[in-house]
Amino acid sequence: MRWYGPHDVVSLNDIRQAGCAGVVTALHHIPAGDVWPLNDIKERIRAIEEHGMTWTVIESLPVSDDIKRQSGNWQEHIANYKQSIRNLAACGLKVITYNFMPVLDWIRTDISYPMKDGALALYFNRADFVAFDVFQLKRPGAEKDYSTEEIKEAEKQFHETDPAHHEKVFRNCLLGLPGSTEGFTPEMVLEELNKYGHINAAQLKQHLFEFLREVIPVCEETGMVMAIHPDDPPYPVLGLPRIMSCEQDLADLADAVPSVANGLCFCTGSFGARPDNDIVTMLRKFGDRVHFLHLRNTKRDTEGNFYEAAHLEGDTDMYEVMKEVVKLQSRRNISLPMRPDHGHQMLDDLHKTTFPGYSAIGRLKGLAELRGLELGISRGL
Ligand code: DNO
Repeated sequence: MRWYGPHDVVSLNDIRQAGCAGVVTALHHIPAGDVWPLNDIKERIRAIEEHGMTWTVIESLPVSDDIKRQSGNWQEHIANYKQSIRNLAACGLKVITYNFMPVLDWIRTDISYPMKDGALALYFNRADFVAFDVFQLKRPGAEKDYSTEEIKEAEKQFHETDPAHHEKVFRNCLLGLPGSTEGFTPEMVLEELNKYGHINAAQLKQHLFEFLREVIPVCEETGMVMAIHPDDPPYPVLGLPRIMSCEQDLADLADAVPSVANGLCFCTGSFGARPDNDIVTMLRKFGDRVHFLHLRNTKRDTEGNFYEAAHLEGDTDMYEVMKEVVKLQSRRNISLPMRPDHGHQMLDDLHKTTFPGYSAIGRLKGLAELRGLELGISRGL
């Protein structure tokens, strides 16, 4: 399971009781672009091992927006990134997750969308999102990114909902902004978006490949592997380019830097929000470079809305995915780190405030279901 560090409401003890042997975490107190010092890494390892678990995956060693844009201190940030890889490897760590999404790591319009049983899920409502972009942010040129029907629908929904709802959507849409979760004004957001104004998808992809050409040799030298997380949701948002959304993006990544150290954090939930992504085929094709798995499910509709379904429900056939994972592990003769990504907020957690998607009980339920599925499939083969 993922642990956000000493300030996480979900403790290492809770994670242990959920049945985890490994913990996925990061040194969230260190700003993107800085070196992760050996002592901080060692201290984190000590805390995890004291609870009978190991630190299996780093999620994430963040890539700064300067690196993504090749602006400001990007060269220094790359040098620091290499040093962090060396420090992490010296402490015995093996897998680094990162993403190359500009500005926002993930986007949902609602973080407490009620399921029929009263549990709460993360949700992306297309009309709310379009309204956020066009009527709240008032991003110049935003109208061009949507169809006339979409804008009409967004306008209708915007007028039918109250200012409290608009404020909630505004806040939720920005939760994926690193750092503070409060107090962003439309002007501040537009300024961040503007910094990517001159960068299209092809350029951003080149920046990713140039970054990888620098860091992958260090990984090869130290026995580390990199695992890129796909775009969430998997298409351009707010005028920002997105470059890790579909099968072609994975093929381009593999072609640009063929080393298997240039690998994937295969997130079934992120890819799954797009109907043209055939998750099982993608997993089969790129299985050799999968170093980490996020198992999650989404339920889409035809309007572009999706909510995060229970792990074994939703549009992705988790049985087929797990069958492929079990085959992959046996072919490569390894045990791949995987975690239930997100979970419903349910039972006692309904009264707690946790990181969106990262309450304990819903993830424990997902983990139990996924582990049972894995065991059943592997024993049955
Ligand atoms: C969201 C997560 C992402 C992920 C990063 C990896 O719940 O899956 O925030 O950690 O994109 O860099």
